[in-house]
Amino acid sequence: MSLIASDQFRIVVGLGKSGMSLVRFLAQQGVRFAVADTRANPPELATLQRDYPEVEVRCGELDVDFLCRASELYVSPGLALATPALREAAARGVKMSGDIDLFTRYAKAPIVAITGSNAKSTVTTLVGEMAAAAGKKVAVGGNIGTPALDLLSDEVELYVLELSSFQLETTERLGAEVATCLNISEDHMDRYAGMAQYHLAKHRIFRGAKQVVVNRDDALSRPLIADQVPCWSFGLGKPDFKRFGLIEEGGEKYLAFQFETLMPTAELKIRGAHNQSNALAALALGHAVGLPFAAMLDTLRHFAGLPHRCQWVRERHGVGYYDDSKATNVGAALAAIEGLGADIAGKLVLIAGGDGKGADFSALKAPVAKFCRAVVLLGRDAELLAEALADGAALVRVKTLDEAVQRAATLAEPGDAVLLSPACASLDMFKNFEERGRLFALAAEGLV
Ligand code: UMA
Ligand code: ADP
Repeated sequence: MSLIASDQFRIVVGLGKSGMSLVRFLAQQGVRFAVADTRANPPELATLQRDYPEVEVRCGELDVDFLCRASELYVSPGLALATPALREAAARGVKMSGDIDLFTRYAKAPIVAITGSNAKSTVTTLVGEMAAAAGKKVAVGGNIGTPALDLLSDEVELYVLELSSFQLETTERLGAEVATCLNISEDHMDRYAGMAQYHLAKHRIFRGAKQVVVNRDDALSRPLIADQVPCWSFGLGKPDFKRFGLIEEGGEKYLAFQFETLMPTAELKIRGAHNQSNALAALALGHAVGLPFAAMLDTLRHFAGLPHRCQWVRERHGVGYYDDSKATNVGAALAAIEGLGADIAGKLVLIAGGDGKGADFSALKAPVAKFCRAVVLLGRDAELLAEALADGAALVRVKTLDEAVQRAATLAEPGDAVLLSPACASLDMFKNFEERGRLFALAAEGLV
């Protein structure tokens, strides 16, 4: 049965992964719709024309009159609702919605919903693997890759969704079984008027949540919710009732719940304090949906981390090479510089720069001065980084990633680590962060 009125006309705005998932879904539901995208040649155009030749598609500048023919627009996350044509359509009474809004209407199984500035993919993957280890039929998707609508199935027993602030902007009421905002630090300042607006978008994840998980170490993660909504928490301090945390016993640190130890942190394959926090967040979310501790801890013992998140690539002349290409904002780069910097005998040679998305880089100055021997800068916002880091560490400017790796190799000394942790998005020079990471690894492996 369709839950969408079939007598009304809709428009899917954006023809990337989300847009194409909407097309498949609406076509299957027998809903009348068209597609619009501001790009001349959007990524899924050929697929649309091959599989749905009858669907009208308009590429190029958005035409407000065309948009106003629809009762509702399903807007892709890559397009801001502040786009003038969308604003105008909204002002003329067209409803704005998105793929997640639609997903929530059709999903029958409980949803674990995860947002935050950093650690979303790591925690989402962990919870998904924990649920699978516990024998649940689990579907994992959202911002992490598979659009949510593509996950819908009557077989699924648990959905684990990574949600970006962009996706949450068009989500009216998620109604998750458990929702969390893992942390908040500055990101996407090219899209938001400031931190307050970004925070508001992220906190939409809590709308209609039956339970919440809060980060005790980040006040901005705390939702405004009614007292009776069950609240679990995680943090690196000692836990208490309904809290996950760390307990130190006999000189060893343990992941712990309430007053009991669960496992030594030394058994985690993912390193650094930020990853202990991620492990605790995943435990809290899993516990909230009834996953048994045995399966969750087994997952934590085996999870080696995702590619491009502080990933070890190679060792050469006593220098380790680490790919943290996914550090597309300042908070993520900080976690890597402080985490890896404290873990190695020598110093870091940091490779940073790219599309800074309007960020303030000044928070990097002190940790860079403390942990870095030198910083190799590249990409569009290299000069902004240079200004922020001036007098903190030696700065070297280069044009290509290959050159960056070669210069870093000559600067590093035995015991040091070369760390690609750009604090910037990759799109000024690369297709995506994965390509940037792959090219870094190739350059590091190619060093002779
Ligand atoms: N775009 C236009 N015109 C349009 C529509 C989009 O120029 O009419 C541009 C956007 O500005 C953006 C690009 O096209 O630069 C892609 O946008 P999209 O909305 O078509 O993206 P999708 O292919 O649908 O992918 C989206 C998420 N991308 C974004 O939010 C930008 C993917 O997250 C997500 O995996 C996918 O839906 C499935 O849910 C990627 C991402 O970069 C990994 N997310 C950001 C992040 O993690 O920081 C938020
Ligand atoms: P997201 O999906 O939110 O981008 P990822 O798990 O992909 O999160 O990690 C993105 C970046 O953030 C990586 O560079 C990683 O090293 C860093 N990171 C991971 N966990 C944390 C954390 N708890 N706090 C800050 N940075 C983190």
